[in-house]
Formats: sequence, structure tokens, C-alpha cells
Amino acid sequence: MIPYPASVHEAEGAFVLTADTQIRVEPPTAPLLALGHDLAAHLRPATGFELPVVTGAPAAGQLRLTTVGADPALGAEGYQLMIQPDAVTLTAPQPAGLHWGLQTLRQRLPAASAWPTVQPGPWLLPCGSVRDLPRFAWRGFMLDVARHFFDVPTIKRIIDLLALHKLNRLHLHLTDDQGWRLHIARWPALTAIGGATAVGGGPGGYYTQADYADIVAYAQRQGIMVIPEIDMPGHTNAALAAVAALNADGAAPPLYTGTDVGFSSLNCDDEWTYRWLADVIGEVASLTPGPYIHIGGDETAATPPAAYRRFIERVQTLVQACGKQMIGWEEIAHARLLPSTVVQHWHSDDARRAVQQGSQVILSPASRTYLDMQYTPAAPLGLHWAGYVEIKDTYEWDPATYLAGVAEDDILGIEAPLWSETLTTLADIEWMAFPRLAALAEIAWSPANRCRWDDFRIRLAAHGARLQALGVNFYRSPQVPW
Ligand code: TNX
Repeated sequence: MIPYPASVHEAEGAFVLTADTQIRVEPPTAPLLALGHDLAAHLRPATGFELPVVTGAPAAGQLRLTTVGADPALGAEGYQLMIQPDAVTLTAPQPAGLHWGLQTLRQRLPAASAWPTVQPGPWLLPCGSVRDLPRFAWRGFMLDVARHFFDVPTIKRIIDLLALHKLNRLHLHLTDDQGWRLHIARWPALTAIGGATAVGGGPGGYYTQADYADIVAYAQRQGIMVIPEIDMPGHTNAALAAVAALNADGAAPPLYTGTDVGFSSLNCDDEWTYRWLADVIGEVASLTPGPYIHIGGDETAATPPAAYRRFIERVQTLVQACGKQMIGWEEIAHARLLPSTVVQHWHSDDARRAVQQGSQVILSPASRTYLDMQYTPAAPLGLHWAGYVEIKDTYEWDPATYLAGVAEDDILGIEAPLWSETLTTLADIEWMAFPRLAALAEIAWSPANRCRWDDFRIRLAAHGARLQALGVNFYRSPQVPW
């Protein structure tokens, strides 16, 4: 099981999944019925069993999903799983907890249960009980869809893999120098012009608002919140190329297909910039059911520092006016922040300033969690400005002691970003993300005293068979006894 549950008791015997097994949900509400059907859909291909979802009186041989009698101390995401010879009972106060418990249930079955075609079985669930809830509320993955664009089916596939690992945040880096990837109705040139290319000069692409709503809804059904990032005031060449009036001299620069950073900036002293931003942030907010909007704020070598601070404070007010909380990369801690603003650490000690201002922090230390770092010098994909990041590097650190002046209570959670300068396909994404994302998921979810590398690498080897069954193109690290 990855991430390893907070507490596990093993017992004798097993529940055997057969052609007669039913899935029973109680009470029969729409979210619980949907979870029952999800479970059946996961297990049907490999087992060949129907696994009907029923709502009547309990009977022997059932997989039961229920909120009845759940311990409220399990919170928004916790669950209890009891496996006995005659029944499997998953209990949680909230549907989200049942959803995470189902991922544990899937992982208690043999890896063969994850294949898309019928396998021989038998389908044994070892008896025992699990009581589980997450360490951190924020367990994230970021994908850069700006340097290279990835279509909706690719994003949905990634969402499925995040859910399997109990990750609950998908941060989409939607804009950068090389591309603007979300349609803005009042400014269609942003995507028509700014979305037309990518790193290396490919065709680019963008999400319509319907595409984006589809992603958000698909993620929501899997317990995952989507966080949109519109990066500013730097990383804005695509916007500057699309909307000439954003430039101080009124002249749009050409589109950019290289990989330099820090050369573009919005004009922070022009009121027109803020009127345009109010339109953009307003539309993004209206597409966002969650409470957060990420405004980037990183690597602004082309913005004078005082103008940068004023800019961040004004944008914070704009985000707040839309009823949202602002998130920004660590550089924003140089501005005056509201306590509700969240700061994302990536490589400096700016996060300490954020904590001193009362903000919470998301930890994404590049040398640990940047999934775009090469595994080794021989790895064909990735960069190495923060070093080489093997699976053990991603696993073996404790968020609570990582940054001086940033304690466990200051940490909203952790997130692994995947920047896409060198990545063009789903296979590339999977190879960079897995298995490092499994390591990140465990340190985000499991209690610190359960996170032991020697134990994790053995479980990861077994988990590899499951990833293979799911068709994931993962890196066979020599650190793991596959
Ligand atoms: C730094 S991390 C960046 C990105 C790059 C990344 C490459 C951060 C906030 N900015 O613009 O894509 O390094 O690893």
C-alpha cells in the first residue's frame, strides 16, 4: 500500500472476491452510488465479474461502503476499512474518505486486478483492518501545460493516477512566456495568438472554457481540487505578444519558443494592466469552484523590485475581490501579504518571511520534489539546475524540519511540480512523475514515523506491478528491487 496507512492490523484469513460478490452502499445517495459504480468499474475488467451495486439489506459476501456510524474524528478525508472472511466494510464520515478508502481496497487486491483484460485470479483480500487519515491537507501535483500543451484526455489520465495515490490537488500552470492555455472570453487573442506555439516551435494549443470545466468536474469526482495558475508579472511573453496594449510602447513582441526565464514583465505602473487583469482573474475565478487562484509571481528579473511589491499587493486585492485566496511562488513573500495568502516554497528561505506574516506554506523544494529534474546524468529527459533527483531524494526528508522557521503547523502541505520544457508526450510525463510521485504521496499522507526508506522501496517494488498493469510508463530506478 502506497501511501502507507496511519494504522494497519493484519488478521488470519481472506475475503474472496467471486462472481457473486455485490457492492452495497448505505445510504443510497448519489455520491455513494457513484463510488460503488467506480469500484465496480475498476475491478470488472480484470476479474470479469459483474459486481452489481445494491442498496438492500446486508448479506454475506458484500463489499460495503457506508457513512453510517463513521467516527467523526476521521475528518474530511479519513476512513476505516475492515476485511473479514464474509464481508469487507469501508466506513467514512464523508464521501471523500470513502473514495480514499477505495484506493486502499484496490491496493489490497493482487496487482493483476489492475489489468484492463481478464486475468486468472484468485482475488483474495487479506483480512485485517485499516484506520487512516492524511497528515497534510494539501497533497499536490503541478503540471506545466504552458511550455508544452497537454490535451484533456492526458489530464484525465493523470487525474486517475493522482487519485490512486490519494493526492488531492492538481495545480495547472496555465500561462508562461511560451503559451497561454486557457481561453478568456473577453480577450480571445490570448489563446488565438498566445496559445499558438510552444517550446521548440510546436503547434501549442489551449483549453476552451468548456474543456476546463470538464477537467475541474472530472477531478472533483475524484476528490481532487484544480488550482489554476496565471503567472505574472513575469513569465508573460505570450500575453504581451497577444495583446499589444499591455506593452509600455504599444508594440507586441514576437512569440517565444525558447526556454529562458526572467525576460518579460507586465507594465506594473499602468492602470490599463489592472483593468485587463480584473477581466482575466474574474473569468478564472468564475471557472474555479475551489477557494484558490495561483498568480505565479516567480522569477521577475525584468520587473523593478518596488513595482513588483506594489503589483503583488494590488493583485492580492483583485483576487480577494473575486472571493478567492491568492497563492504565489515564494518571491511574493517580499510584498505585504494577507494571512489567507498561501506561499509556495521552491528554493530559497523566502517562505520564512511568509510565515512571519501569518501565511501558510506549500513546500515544493526543487532538490526533492521537482519532477522535471533528471533522475541521473544519463536520463534523457529533464533539467538539472537543482541537482539530480532520484526516488530516494524525493522520499527521504521530513517537511516539518525541512526549513528553519517553518514548522509543521505552518505547512499546508507539499506539492511536486512538473515543468515541461523537455516533455512533449503523456509517456514523458509518466516517466518523470513515476515513481517519484508515489514517494511524494507517501510523505504527504503517512505519519512521519511510518516513512522509512527501507520499507518503502520494498512496497514500491510491489507497486511497480500495479503501475505496469495500469500501463504507466515509469522509471525503473536501480534503487528499487523491482
Ligand atoms: C524554475 S520554479 C521555474 C520555472 C522553470 C523551472 C524549471 C519556478 C517557480 N520557476 O519557470 O520551468 O524552474 O525547473
